[in-house]
Amino acid sequence: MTQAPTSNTPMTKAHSKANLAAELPKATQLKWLRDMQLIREFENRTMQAYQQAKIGGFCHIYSGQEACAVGTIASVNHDDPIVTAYRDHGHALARGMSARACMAEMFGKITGCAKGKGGSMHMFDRPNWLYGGHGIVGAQTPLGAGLAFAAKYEFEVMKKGVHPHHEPKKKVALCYLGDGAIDQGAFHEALNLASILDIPVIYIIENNGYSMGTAIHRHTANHENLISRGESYGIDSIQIDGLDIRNVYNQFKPFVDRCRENSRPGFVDLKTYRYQGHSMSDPQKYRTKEEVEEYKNKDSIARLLGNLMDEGAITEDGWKQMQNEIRDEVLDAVEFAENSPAPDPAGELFTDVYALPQKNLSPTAEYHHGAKNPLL
Ligand SMILES: Cc1ncc(C[n+]2csc(CCOP(=O)(O)OP(=O)(O)O)c2C)c(N)n1
Ligand SMILES: [Mg+2]
Repeated sequence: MTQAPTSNTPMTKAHSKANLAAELPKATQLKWLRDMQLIREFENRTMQAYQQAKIGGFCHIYSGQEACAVGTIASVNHDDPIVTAYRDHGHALARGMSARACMAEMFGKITGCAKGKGGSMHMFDRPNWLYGGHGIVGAQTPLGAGLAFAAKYEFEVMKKGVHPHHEPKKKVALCYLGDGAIDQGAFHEALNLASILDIPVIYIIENNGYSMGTAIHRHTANHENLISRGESYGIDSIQIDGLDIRNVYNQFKPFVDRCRENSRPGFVDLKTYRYQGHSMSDPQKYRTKEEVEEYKNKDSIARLLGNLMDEGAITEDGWKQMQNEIRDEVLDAVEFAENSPAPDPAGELFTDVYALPQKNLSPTAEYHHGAKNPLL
């Protein structure tokens, strides 16, 4: 069997500094503002509902990190698959999940995105190409490589014209992880495989500086140079300031476009900060209030709002109206979650536990049987 040649070398190091965000319509950036504010408001109501014991189990709040999910998801196509860790409400909403389905999932109701069986850490949304929500630190990283491998495989099959109704399409997968996951063995195995097999998966480290209560300099070596982890596998790697959504877009968009075009993996150290504790029960003894305030002064929503106001794209009244609409949308989601029925154990306990192979076949799968693997 002949092995397909690989281009196991990093792509060009010349990263674009173009101001791509400035070329976008203001409506697009107002949508970013809206999406980020929706996540912030959603998380405020989540904390409230948790304190009222309407939400159970582990629950991790995304506030402060909004520009990461919204900025990176805005840089890819809707059908590029994404997968993330347990701090996942923001990714779900940014990907287009309704606030109702997301809130109902946390309330453990049948109307939730995973029929209430997953809860806060397991947001799944197949129509929006979101493959979780994973509670085991680093577990999603081989899955990210698998999603991208599947997309590449399908592209190669379709290129051969075996399926008349599907145009070949180059996709990338986005796989998010925290700074606490970068030393997991599975992650390094995934990086190695992704590089060797030219798999178009972008590993996005949402580096908020803490793994639970452990600061990054206490949990990982060479913490100021995380991109060396990607580079050591021959993977093109960049650091991005994740508190400024325009900056995220300006740097991430050309990066992801190159990975897509060249079918190569990528590694991003996306610097950010979380405002709340690790989970809902965290006395936060490991950091000072001053530190949190320092980051709140660099808030990503306030920054984009300020920019858009300066440019005349939104007024004070327009912002108030946007906030009111979002508040109503989230209150509606809470009411919907409260009024929805719980799953019926008799009907739901054993359904969707194991995948049915027939149900999950891809559109081209019928052509794969007996066919030679197009990647080998
Ligand atoms: C394999 C594994 N080990 C330990 C844990 C316990 N744990 C849950 S979250 C977490 C910290 C992870 O931090 P990070 O990856 O930086 O993500 P963040 O919470 O900052 O988003 C740990 C150690 C786990 N869930 N899985
Ligand atoms: Mg972290």
